Amino acid sequence: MRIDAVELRRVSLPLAAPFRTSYGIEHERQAVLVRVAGEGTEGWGECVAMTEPLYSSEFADGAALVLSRHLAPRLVGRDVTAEGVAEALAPVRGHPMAKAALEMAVLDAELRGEGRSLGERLGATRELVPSGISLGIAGSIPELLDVVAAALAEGYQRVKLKVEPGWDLEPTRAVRERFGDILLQVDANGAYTVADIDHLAGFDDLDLLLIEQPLAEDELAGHAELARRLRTPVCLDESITSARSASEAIALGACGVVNVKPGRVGGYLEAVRIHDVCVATGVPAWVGGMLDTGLGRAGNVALAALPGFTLPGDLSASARWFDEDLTEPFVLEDGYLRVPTGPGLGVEPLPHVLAARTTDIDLIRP
Ligand code: NPG
Repeated sequence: MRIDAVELRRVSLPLAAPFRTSYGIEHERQAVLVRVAGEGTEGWGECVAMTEPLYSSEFADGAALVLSRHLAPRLVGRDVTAEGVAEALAPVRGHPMAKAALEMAVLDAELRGEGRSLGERLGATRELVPSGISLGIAGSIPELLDVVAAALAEGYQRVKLKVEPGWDLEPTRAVRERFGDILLQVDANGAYTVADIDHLAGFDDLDLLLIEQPLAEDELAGHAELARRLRTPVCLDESITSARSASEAIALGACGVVNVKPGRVGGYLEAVRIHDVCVATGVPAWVGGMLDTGLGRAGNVALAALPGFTLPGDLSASARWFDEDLTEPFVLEDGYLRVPTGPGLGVEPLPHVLAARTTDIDLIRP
């Protein structure tokens, strides 16, 4: 399609409850939304960079700037396909989350034009995907047990606990003892070092599905050593930035499971390529979450419906994060989320919520 204009919208949504991880605490979800318009159609994308550069080096203000100055100008006034977006943006180094948002918007627009859903385009084979929940670091073990109990009562099929040094084996053991045979995993967001391997081996008697990103993003050799020493499968998140890096990490033995987040890897199309690498190498994969609004959630649910995503994703109902989502909310149906079937993402921002939550608009034209 020929792109006539790119609109960048800064939005800020209060979180239903604060979310604490090893790198900080979130109270609101700031995001940069991208709307592309051209040839009588339009499409939406969401940039998942957080307010501060704590998960990765990208952050919302920086993403808005690089989108406005360096990325959107490479597409406006041009004829591009979704497949061609990554190549058109390749001269700009890095910034995968910003690039992913533009590709997502072009993909949505293209599919709306064709009357085809994103799930169909990506290769979804399921109508419903199992819903997992990610629980932040709690104030105390009794508090954690209460939130886990509430999540299970709502129907979540798998529980992920955020851990960090000082909040790891004991709370995880308490959850395992109290709730028995649930699907349970932990996520450290790189908070440990190879010096902690003996300590991390303490997770081995808790029958976890996996331990996610225990070491820093660039410590592939360290993760490989850890994977040799632990019975618990090591899953990589931050370290996997492309299909190539996924292949390398798998070949090195640095992970036995892969978390795929479209924003982290530059978009849905690269996410599918990582899925394909995982299928080809027999490595289980699942779709991560970034406190996405309904736009990103719609895309992630569609992606998670591909056959190689064999583990439940961080795909919660909208209400897990927002009292009022930007789109019609995603709701749990017996522990599953339904894959949208409408054209493109199958959802769009509700005009009154979008208007109320927008803090800034920037229009880029040729
Ligand atoms: O369900 O959307 C969700 C959140 C899942 O815990 C989750 N995401 O490290 O994977 C993560 C974590 C995260 C949160 C990452 C915020 C980045 C920002």
